[in-house]
Amino acid sequence: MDIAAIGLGSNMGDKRANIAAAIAALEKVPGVRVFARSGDYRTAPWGFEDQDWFVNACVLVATSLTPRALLEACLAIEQSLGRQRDLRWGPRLIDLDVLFCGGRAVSEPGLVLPHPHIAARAFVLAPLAEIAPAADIGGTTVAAALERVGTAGIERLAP
Ligand code: PH2
Ligand code: MG
Ligand code: MG
Repeated sequence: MDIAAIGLGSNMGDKRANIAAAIAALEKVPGVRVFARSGDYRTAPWGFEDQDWFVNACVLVATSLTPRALLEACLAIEQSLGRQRDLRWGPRLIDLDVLFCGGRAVSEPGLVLPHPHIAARAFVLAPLAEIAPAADIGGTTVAAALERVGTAGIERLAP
């Protein structure tokens, strides 16, 4: 059993409903138990800035799946909710990213854990810090990384 973190994002349609639907779908995956959920955050688009604002959130799961199987489950949920893949960093109906899986270091095509860029992305760190501030993300903790990057452009939404 591993504790894994999954980051969720949406900037199309009913963003908060998309996040909620993805979490509901995760709860139904055999071998996955969602046991912590951050609040929803309104976040400025990062990377490709000429797009709508995002809603981001994170969950913690206890899982018996391998990291690869967990990734496959996340991609299947994206598909089932109707995500079309197009522009890198562009608009997305729903995105589920495996952020870490236990203390595992994974480096495979399409799957690098801990996720190599979370320490620089406030839209991941702010929700993750609510539920896993002390988690190690490759030599630093979530809370320390958030302290470093700050929270400009990030706003916690009312429940
Ligand atoms: N995801 C991206 C690119 N840019 N910006 C925000 N604010 N939130 C995201 O989830 C996000 C992004 C690629 O996955
Ligand atoms: Mg992403
Ligand atoms: Mg993704």
